[in-house]
Amino acid sequence: MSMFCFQCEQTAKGQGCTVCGVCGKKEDTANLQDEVISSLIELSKTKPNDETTLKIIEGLFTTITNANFDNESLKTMIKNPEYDMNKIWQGNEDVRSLKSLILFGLKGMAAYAHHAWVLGYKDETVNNFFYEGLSALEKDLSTDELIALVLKTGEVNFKCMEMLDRANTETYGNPEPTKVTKNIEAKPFIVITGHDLHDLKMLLEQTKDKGINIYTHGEMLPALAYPELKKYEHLKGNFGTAWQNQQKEFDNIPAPILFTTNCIMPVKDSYKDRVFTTAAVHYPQCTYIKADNNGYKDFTPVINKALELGGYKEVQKMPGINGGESLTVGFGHHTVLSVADKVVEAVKSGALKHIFLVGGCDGAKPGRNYYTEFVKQTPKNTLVLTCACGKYRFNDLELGDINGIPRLLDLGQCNDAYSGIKIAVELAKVFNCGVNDLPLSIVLSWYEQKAVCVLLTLLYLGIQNIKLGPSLPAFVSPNVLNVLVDKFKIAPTTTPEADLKEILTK
Ligand code: SF4
Ligand code: SF3
Repeated sequence: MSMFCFQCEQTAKGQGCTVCGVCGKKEDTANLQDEVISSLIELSKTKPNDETTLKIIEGLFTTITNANFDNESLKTMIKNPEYDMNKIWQGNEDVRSLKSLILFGLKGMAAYAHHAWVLGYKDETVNNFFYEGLSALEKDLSTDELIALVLKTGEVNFKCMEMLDRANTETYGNPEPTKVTKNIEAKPFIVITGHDLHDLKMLLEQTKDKGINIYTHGEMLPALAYPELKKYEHLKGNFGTAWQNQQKEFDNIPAPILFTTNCIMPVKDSYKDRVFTTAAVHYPQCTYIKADNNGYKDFTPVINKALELGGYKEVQKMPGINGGESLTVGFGHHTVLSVADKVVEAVKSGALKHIFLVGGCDGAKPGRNYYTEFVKQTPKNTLVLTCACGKYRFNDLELGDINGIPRLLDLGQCNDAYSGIKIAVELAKVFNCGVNDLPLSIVLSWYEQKAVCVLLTLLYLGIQNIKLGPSLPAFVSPNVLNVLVDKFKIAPTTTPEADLKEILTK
């Protein structure tokens, strides 16, 4: 075995990538990423300070799936990699499972902490837990101690998501319902993808008055709902569909693409010269945009590329995967809770029978149209809340409304699962019951490590009966799965028909 990685849903044979990654990550890159984590374990033994914390956050973030394929950049992050990660990968399977849940949860949380950090938001509990969680990885801890740390990862991530929600909404305003076009105008343009709103803001500032349009892609879509971002008239709409269609959709695109976070797929030659990366994303031979000491990024190379390529010659229609020509975004907790009385009234009158939260990551493996079919088959007297990039499976569907409330409500990015939790907690207060007693079901799709930290938060909050798909994580051992089933009644997704029937007849 020359490498070992099983951190994402598409891992080879549902067990682990041992020769090269299904994601395109090569053996040497995977091993360097292990050395980065080992270096961070060493760093976690030092006294916390901002400089070290940022190194830890950046190191964890860059090792998430589909973020860094560049060995040279990884090498710069390796220092004293004392701990051999193979001790975990080849050790007792339950310990491996619990330590993986902690490590992968930390990776997801690091991404959120980073987005908040660049906006000037930090939290001591969150930061200190990076040290605690990392240093636990090399310790001999009992199963009970590890389970407690797994749940603590969920607890701290809840704080982290709350911090990021505050960072985003205090900086850019509360998202408001916004209709987004999927048509691309005939003009030079830039596609920006990933989760980092601060990068988008800097790009918008630098491109105003330049005759360039900006289109979001993937997880950047919710940015179009923030008042302080949507005020830029050249932020036009959304390009393309799900992230895993990028190799086809970016093929010979007459515009540059800026990757601010995951998910970057192996870059094809037909568009390699127009891919730019920043923050945790690195790809060999693609231009990397570095922040200066004040965090400022000069996007001139991206801007010049857009002007050089010139954009499409005529308007390009890019419908969603179900043929829809527009999307509606901007239903964060602020908007949804502002019509909470309407929702409560609809439940009381019987017009609204059930609320589904169908959210999480998308991925390339077959079986993911479960989520399209599930949403299509939800009865007309139900609402569907969604967040993260898995929604591209159904976000162009026209589902109608219930007493003026749209049936499909896009909460935002994966970190905006926080909005879903806040809405559920508020509704539970109104109905004077627990969240588990609400007519609410959570159907999650997972792919990478941000979904892991969100799942751990839901478990920490005691939320039961989550359906998880399209397959269970390879790093959940049979014994750990038993705990999850016993304690949280977590279940794998089956078929949309059977799952809907089971949920609605409960
Ligand atoms: Fe395999 Fe996923 Fe790891 Fe890539 S990130 S090497 S696909 S498990
Ligand atoms: Fe998607 Fe990569 Fe996870 Fe933020 S962008 S959710 S997969």
